[in-house]
This record gives sequence, C-alpha cells and structure tokens, in this order.
Amino acid sequence: MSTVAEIIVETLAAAGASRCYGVPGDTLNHITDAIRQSDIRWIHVRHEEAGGFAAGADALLTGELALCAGSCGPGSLHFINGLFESHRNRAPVVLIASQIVRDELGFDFPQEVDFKPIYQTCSVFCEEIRTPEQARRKTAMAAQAALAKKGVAVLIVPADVSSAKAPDEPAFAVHVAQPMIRPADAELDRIAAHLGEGKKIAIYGGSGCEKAHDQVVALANALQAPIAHTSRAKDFLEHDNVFNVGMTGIFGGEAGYHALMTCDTLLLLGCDFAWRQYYPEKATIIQIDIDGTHLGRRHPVDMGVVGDVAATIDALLPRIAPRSDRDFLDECLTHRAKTVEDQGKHATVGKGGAIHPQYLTDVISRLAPANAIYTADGGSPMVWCLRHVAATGQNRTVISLSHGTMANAMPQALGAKAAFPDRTVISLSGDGGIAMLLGDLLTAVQENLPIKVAVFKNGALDFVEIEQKVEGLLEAYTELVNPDFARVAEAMGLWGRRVEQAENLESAVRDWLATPGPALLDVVTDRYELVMPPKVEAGQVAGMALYSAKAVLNGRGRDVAGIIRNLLS
Ligand SMILES: Cc1ncc(C[n+]2csc(CCOP(=O)(O)OP(=O)(O)O)c2C)c(N)n1
Ligand SMILES: [Mg+2]
Repeated sequence: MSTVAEIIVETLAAAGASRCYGVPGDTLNHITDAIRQSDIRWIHVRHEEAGGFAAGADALLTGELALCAGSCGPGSLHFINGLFESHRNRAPVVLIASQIVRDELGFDFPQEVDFKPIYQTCSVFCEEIRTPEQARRKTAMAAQAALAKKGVAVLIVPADVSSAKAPDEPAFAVHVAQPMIRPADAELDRIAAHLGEGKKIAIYGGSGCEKAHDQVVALANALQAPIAHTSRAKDFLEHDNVFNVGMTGIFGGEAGYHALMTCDTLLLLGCDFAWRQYYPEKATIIQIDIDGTHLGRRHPVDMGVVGDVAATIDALLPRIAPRSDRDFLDECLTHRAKTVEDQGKHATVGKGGAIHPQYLTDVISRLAPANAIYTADGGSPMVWCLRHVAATGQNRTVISLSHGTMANAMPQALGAKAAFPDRTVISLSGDGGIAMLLGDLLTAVQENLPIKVAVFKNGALDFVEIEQKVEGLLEAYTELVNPDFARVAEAMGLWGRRVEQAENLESAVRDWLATPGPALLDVVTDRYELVMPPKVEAGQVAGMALYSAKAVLNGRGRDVAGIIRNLLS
C-alpha cells in the first residue's frame, strides 16, 4: 500500500512533472522521500523564492508542469514572490505546501501559517488535502487546473496526511486539451467588413501570437499593415517580419507608438497591454483574444471576439480583399528605421571606454548562440533585453513583465537551464537584483546548472533613480555599495571576471560564453542611461527640468551633465 506522499508524487509525475525546486524540512520529509524514489529531479535551492522563479521559467518554456515544495510555515511562505511572478506569466507550476498536523491546526501552533488565503491571490487552484482519500483526486485536479488555466496550483498537505497510507484506487489522469477555437462565420464577416473600411490599419500583437507568426505576417501582407507588438510577443513576432515596427509603451520606440496612435483601424491580436494612454482615441478597434474576459479590459473596443490567433486568421484571410496601397505602412517603417538608428546610437563604446548597458547587451546578443535563452531582471536590464537582444525565432526571453519584480533573472535562468541543458542560458542581472538572491548562485554550482550571469554594475538602483528624476525628485536611497561580484562568484565556485573598459568586453564575453561551468561577468556599466519612453510626456520633461534645477542647486551638476551627455550622444 502506498503512502499519500507517494500517491501525490506519482500523480504529478504522470501529469508530466520532471523537476521539483525546493528546500526540505520537517513536514515535507515524506514528500521528499517519495521524490527521492521517483524519476522527478529534486533541485535544491537556497531560498524558496528562487525556487518559485526557477519553476516558473521551467514551466513557461517547456509548457509542462514544474513543481515546488516547501516545509510548513516560513518554508512554504518564502515561495510567495517567485510564485506571484510565475502565476502572472501563466506558467503551470504546482506548489506542494506542507502543513503542520491536522490536530494542531487552528491553535497558533509553532510554524502554523494558514496558506489558503495567502496563496489564493496568486493561483488558479489552492486546496488542502484533508484526508488520505482525497489525495489522488485533489492532486490530479491541481495539475489539471495548472495546465488548463495556465497558472500556479497550490496543494496544502498536512504532515499526518502525507505520511498516512492511501487507499488503493484507479489513478486519475490529467488531460491537456488542444481545441481549435475561432469566432463564428458571421463575426469573421463583420471583422472583414471593418477592415475593408480602414484606410490606415495597424496590427498590435501580444503573447497570443505565439505559434501564429506566419499567419500574422500573412495578414499584414494582405492588409499592407504595420505590426506592432507587446514586450511579451517579442519572441514570436519580431523576427523575419518586414512589417514589424516594434513595441510601443515606455519600453518601446517611436515607430510602434506612431503606428498605434495614428491608425484609423486597430486589430488587437492576443494582446492585453495594460497602459491605456498608448491606445488610440479615435480608431475603430477590433480585438481577438482566446480569453473572453480580456475583451475591452484595457480600452473600449468596437468589436471583441474569442479565438486562437492562428486559427482565426486562417479563417479570416479568405474573406479579405488584398490591398496594394502601402502609404501608411511605409510611413510607419520610416519611423521604425529612425527608432532603430536612435536606439543603436547607444549600443556603442562610450566616452573614455565607458560601457553603455546597451552596448553590453548588444555584444552578448551578437556572440551568443541563435537559440540562447535570456532572462532579465526587473529594473533597467529588462529594457536593454527587450530593445537590444535581437529575436532570432529560436531564442527566448523571460522577463518580469506583469509582476515587475527584481531578482528574477538569475533564478529563472536556473530553471531554464534545468529544462534545457543543451542551450546557452544567459541572465541579464542588475547589481541590485543579483545581490537580492545572491545565495542561489550556489545552486548553479551545486546542481550543475552552468548558467551565464552578466551583472550590469551601475552602482545604483538605476531604474528607481530615473523614476525619481522624471518626477522632479532628487534621487534618494538608490546608491549601492557593491563588492567585486566576479571575486564573490569565484569564491562560490563559479568562473568570474570583472570588466571595466569597453576594449576588454568582447573577449571577456567570448570567454564567459565558452566556459563550460556556471560563469559570472561583472561589468561596470554607465549609470546615467535614461530609459527614454517613445514620447516623453510633457510632465516628464518638466520633471527632468525640475530635477536639473534642484541638482544644480544641491551641487550635483555633474549628474545632470552625465544624463544630458547620454541623451545627446
Ligand atoms: C522585489 C522588488 N523590490 C523593489 C522593486 C522596485 N524596483 C524596481 S527596479 C528597482 C531597481 C533595480 O536595481 P538593479 O537591479 O540594480 O537594476 P538597475 O535598474 O540599476 O539596472 C527597484 C528597487 C521591485 N520592482 N521589486
Ligand atoms: Mg543597478
């Protein structure tokens, strides 16, 4: 007769899970013992938050279940931020949150934490296995929910339940359905009629365009329409696309902004872009999304339909009369060329051999294999990743776009590497971000996960400093006193090198990429890089001007000179 712990592990393995990230302890011991005897690989992280990030990247990139497991109280609580990130990325992760024994629940027992209200806010399923009889069915339902609803599922398992014998009963299987969903014929006819009336049509594609690259490009060709994309759709739409005008929004460029704001007809394809000021006021907007709750959520739309992007375009294309007028498209592509040129200006060596962060990203993107996986920290590295890692159609980027957390990149790289041992996995880390979960560099060594970490060492919480400056505030509490991260990495068992001058960068990046084991490059980057939005709001200019006046009055004229130099160069 099996124990409940064995049944849980067996059910999750049968549902496709092959890795579990966690820290063992007390109430989890029967579960870890069952994992020890299974085909699931246990990956021992040093902080559970890192495990939450790693499992999310693993699940997001593979589309398969990834697991986390923690001890009761603080152990399972520590996953929270990593799992918020993973949930908001729609990654199918199951957390086994072990719990104190049932008899003591509700008496403020040592390490008692009521996980349900805590994890309910970042999960698609959050239930306690109350009896051994529930174990098989609830575990299967957790896996089913994570895969079908795409998000985190949490199983709370009291220690006396996991160690109990489970009844013999048939296994519950998990099903991954792949239906073909598209709007009704009459709806497609109406979309075609709207498009027929448009004079300046723009397409805005989001992550719903994964697996729909060719269809979206074919539609753009038929409509002679520019394609702008969200940051999440970078991997799916940027490459091999002569209609691409890039992103809009604060991380985007002028071309994407121009296409959306000046079109008369906008087709939203699987995108849920949150920043409402970047939607056009007057255009006719048609939205196609697999999730009906997304329709009109960000901005009013004239027509909203439910469908998978590829299947919908396949059914829509025969209803559309191809166009030849490309005036609007050409206008947007001219803006695009200018945007690329402007953004490229900083991807060069700075004055006196300074390393612009854009240049560092550009060098890495040029030298890394075409199928590399990149992760980037919340803060300025995510912006450099979005703008300067060239999409190849094979590479992937994992960025904290919805949750916007710090310290995600290195642990997400661990999960990506565990899932794809044959691919180069690169973490673009902030100096603030890497320090936050530094201990998990040890996981790269201990678990033999040879990730490549690049630290953008600008000596500051730079992104916050920029935010403060554009609001007209003086920067405060953003200074970082850093160690030499290369020597720290070496002491931890990684390969490490520090780079301060641009002339040494390329050879250092080559050595770093060629190192067989985990490796960290500590790169001193220029601090005064402004992450310029495509259209600087009037308020932001006023904020900068105000900052400049305050800074000069406070004897910080050099800072202003640094920013202005970078803006103008
Ligand atoms: C966990 C967490 N804490 C704080 C913040 C607020 N925040 C956003 S970016 C940032 C600075 C990041 O600094 P660093 O990692 O050095 O990157 P940089 O912007 O300097 O390149 C901070 C503090 C956050 N997003 N997440
Ligand atoms: Mg920094």
